[in-house]
Amino acid sequence: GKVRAPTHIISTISDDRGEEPTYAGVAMSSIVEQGLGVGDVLSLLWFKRSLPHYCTRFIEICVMLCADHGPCVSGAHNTIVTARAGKDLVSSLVSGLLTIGPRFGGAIDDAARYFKDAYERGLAPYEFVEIMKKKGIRVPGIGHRIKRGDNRDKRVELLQQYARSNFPSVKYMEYAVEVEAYTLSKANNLVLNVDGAIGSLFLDLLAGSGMFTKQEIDEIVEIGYLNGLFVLARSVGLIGHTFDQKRLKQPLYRHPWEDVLYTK
Ligand code: Q5B
Repeated sequence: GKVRAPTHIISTISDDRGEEPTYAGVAMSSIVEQGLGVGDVLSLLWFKRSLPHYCTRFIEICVMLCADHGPCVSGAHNTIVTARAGKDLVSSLVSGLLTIGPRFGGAIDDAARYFKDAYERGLAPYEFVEIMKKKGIRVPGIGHRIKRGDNRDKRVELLQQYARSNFPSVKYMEYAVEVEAYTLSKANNLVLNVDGAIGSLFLDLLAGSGMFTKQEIDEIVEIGYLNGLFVLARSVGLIGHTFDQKRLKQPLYRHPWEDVLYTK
């Protein structure tokens, strides 16, 4: 019989060869006709399956809540400086995106990894925090520059409220809340932040929806899909900051000397 020449690329998430493109086998027209949204498209392209509405709505809430957090955060600052240097949209966007990492916005995957591991090993929250301290590792998903025990992050509260009303189980989130109770007893800035809330709640989504096997969940957490939510969401805001600076015709940014400590 015929032997197929070996291909250079394997792709399993989308196909553009037919009458219309498909995402994970679902035709574009069906996506539009069913009135599906970005959460559904993300589910098809990232997880290769249609997820229940409460899951896709959760994904959309994450994207909406993380779309921007003002001009002062690392990502927006970089984007603003780049746009003011006269660079184009893509350059301004990626210069902001490149700040996303373990301290800023990119702690979701590690939060999920560490909370999952600690929960599954049956560590009491205080044990987990103390083990991390001994290892000299900051607990991902804990701590914020401006949020405090007496000034909680509204985004975290909204995500928690949604999950408590819609998820079958929020055991990982409750574990993260217990971790927060312990870290807050140490310092007032050690709140559960938006990365930690999304990381723990996504574990609940994966485990509670019945849509993923244990092996698939382990793979998703190991590969690290979840920072993608912040990258996707914050791109919306970073693009907005680029347009804002261009609209305002802002000149080249130069940091003021007064704000630099020149020392030997
Ligand atoms: N300490 C976020 O630090 C920050 C500790 C800790 C144990 C911790 C820090 C951290 C883990 C990474 C994480 C996501 C760098 C944050 C985000 C999106 C954002 C951003 C926005 C948006 C803040 C003071 C003392 C020190 C530290 C101790 C701090 N964190 N101990 N576990 N996790 N968190 N990132 O305020 O004894 O004095 O040496 O790395 O989850 O990025 O809005 O800004 O939407 O854009 O600079 O919300 O927490 O505190 O470094 O002065 O530390 O607390 O060891 O103890 P800070 P530091 P000591 S959400």
